[in-house]
Amino acid sequence: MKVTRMTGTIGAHITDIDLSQPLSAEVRDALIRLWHEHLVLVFPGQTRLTPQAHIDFARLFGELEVSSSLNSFSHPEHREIFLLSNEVKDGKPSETRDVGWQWHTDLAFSTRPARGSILHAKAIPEAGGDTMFANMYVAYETLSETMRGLLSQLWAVHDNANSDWHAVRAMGAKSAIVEEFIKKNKPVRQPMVRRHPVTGRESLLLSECFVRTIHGMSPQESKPLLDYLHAHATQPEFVYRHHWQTGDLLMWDNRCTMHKVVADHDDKPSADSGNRLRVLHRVTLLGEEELGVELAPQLP
Ligand SMILES: O=C(O)CCC(=O)C(=O)O
Ligand SMILES: [Fe+2]
Repeated sequence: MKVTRMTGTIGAHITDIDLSQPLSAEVRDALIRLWHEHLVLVFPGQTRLTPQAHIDFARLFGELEVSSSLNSFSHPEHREIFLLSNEVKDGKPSETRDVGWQWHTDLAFSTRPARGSILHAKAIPEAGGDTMFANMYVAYETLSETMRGLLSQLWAVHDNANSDWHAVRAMGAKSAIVEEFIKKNKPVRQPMVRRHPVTGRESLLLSECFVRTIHGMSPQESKPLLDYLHAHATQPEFVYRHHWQTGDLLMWDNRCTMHKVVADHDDKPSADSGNRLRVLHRVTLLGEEELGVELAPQLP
């Protein structure tokens, strides 16, 4: 297997490996080390990987999230696979079409943010739909000592109801499944600085998608600090931008990164012609620790 770093701070391509074949414990351990070192691993051209082999590969790295029901978010035969698709079915836009178009960390709206996620590209548009990843260790380490000290005492409120669902915009209403999802996931507070359970390094935990306030502060007080931190954390020097090819498998460490899809591939004017279909399968590794604390419902 060959390792090629993609930027000075984050991301490596791993080639000369076929993930559809069983991997030895040695190879698995080497991949875990590379994952902790580079935060995002890209395995180009894994076109032979079946959904079951994708799940089996993910299981080598930990416990998986399994959807409680077969719904339009999950693969019809595998509840471990979250279907990210912009396919229009029966004239209805896909509910998962714009999942992740703002910077976020997976499952940070729950008490147990994900350990990582593994995405497999099934259909990729002719242009657009790249995914960006930011190194949140470096984001934290490049702040002043005073700012690091301040942030280590703060918690941010992550509320799934804050996310901007494309389907809601397109249909003017929340579908039953989106309503259920929001109801099931109550707001939680998460520390703004977290320590990686394996590497021991500290990183920033942010989410442009779910966070509007710092716990105990007003939205007006929170916004300037959150805006600054987002701009700081997502500067190009800390980011890897992945341009997808069908068959790519990409695995990220969710405990020290955040990510977003660049949503420029479907109804935007620049994508007026050509193939816009974008379908990815995601298997999510459950976090090993409870990090967030559920918040009591706010009085109206
Ligand atoms: O569609 C993408 O590229 C990323 C979507 C996302 O945020 C995720 O799969 O967690
Ligand atoms: Fe995500």
